[in-house]
Amino acid sequence: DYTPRKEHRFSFGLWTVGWQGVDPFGVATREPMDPAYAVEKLAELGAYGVTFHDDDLIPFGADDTERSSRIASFRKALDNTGLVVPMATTNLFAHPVFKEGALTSNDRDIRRFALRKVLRNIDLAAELGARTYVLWGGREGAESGVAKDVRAALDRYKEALDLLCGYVREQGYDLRFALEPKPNEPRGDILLPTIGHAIAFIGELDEPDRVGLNPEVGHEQMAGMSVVHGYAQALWHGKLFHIDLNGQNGPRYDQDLRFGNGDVKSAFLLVDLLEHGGYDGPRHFDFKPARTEDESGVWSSARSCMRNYLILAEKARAFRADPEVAEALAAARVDQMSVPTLGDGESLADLRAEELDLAEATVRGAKVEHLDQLALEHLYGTR
Ligand code: 3MF
Ligand code: MG
Ligand code: MG
Ligand code: MG
Repeated sequence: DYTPRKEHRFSFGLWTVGWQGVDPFGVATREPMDPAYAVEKLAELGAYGVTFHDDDLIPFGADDTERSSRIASFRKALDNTGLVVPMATTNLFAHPVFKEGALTSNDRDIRRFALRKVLRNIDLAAELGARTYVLWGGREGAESGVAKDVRAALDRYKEALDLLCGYVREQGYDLRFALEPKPNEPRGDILLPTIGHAIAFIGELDEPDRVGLNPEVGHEQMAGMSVVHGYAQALWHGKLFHIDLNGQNGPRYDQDLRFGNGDVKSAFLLVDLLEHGGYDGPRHFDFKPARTEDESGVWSSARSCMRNYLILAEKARAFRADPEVAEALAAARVDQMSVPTLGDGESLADLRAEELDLAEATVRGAKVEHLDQLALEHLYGTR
């Protein structure tokens, strides 16, 4: 039974199901979607949460009256459905004022404007009970190498994060920040392009504990990285605060396919990691219902994101419970990785005194292929 329920903690961005299909070569193929309607439909499908950019909810430049009424209508839909808001974020990329950057624009006035926009939406996020605030710096970057002082831009990025952390602390908000890496698109080169860059950057902040990551499946694949290795390293650092699940076919334009489409094996291994590796945050989807679809296709693809996750979670459980897999894991010495290289009470002198049977160890096979085939057969459904 692959029916999504609240306890699965599936969430969707308003901008996902609300995407109208505008791409660099074509205009919208679908009508705008009212956020309250999206909330009701997502609740019907079995989601537990909804996330938003400020501008998804309140059109850029709306006056205070319109702002209040938009928020009231959204709140009413949340109350009616019991949907929660686990995460919120700022749109610092759509308006042309951000064309050269937002928090790291060369233009100081624009940086100050961007910071005001974030602060205002943080207040709303806290009011709505969000625990994670995502920062995706889609316009923080460059096409030309000459007009961006990257080291100074990172100073300004750090300054912005330090100010935002201080603000959240002073307000007493129960909110952490999550940086979302992406290598390119819309900028030719975006700052903090991968999980690794972002983790290194967080180490330079005033309050590193308040900042983690929101990695996206497709973004890491666009960078040619292993998604599973990246997510696993973020977990290892205690930095996997939130996730963007979707699908992508290798390093090409940002596809935002529904979760489970694209690199299927990586989706399987990712679900296995999330389910058995200690991630306890929302299972959040950031995908774009294909531009070819009408509204029924939107809900069909949203439903499929959750269904695919549940199918893969069941396959991962079956894989872990398979006795032949257990044998194959042991044969591949996977469990040995958890044993410290230097034993308890041993010294380096003990280690140096030991001799390896080089001839035997050199010809020993690693026994990975059989294990990998078992994983594939679970995925293919032949086991
Ligand atoms: C772009 C993205 C963004 C971020 C969002 C913050 C529009 O490729 O992935 O979605 O996810 O801004 O969550
Ligand atoms: Mg994305
Ligand atoms: Mg994303
Ligand atoms: Mg994407």
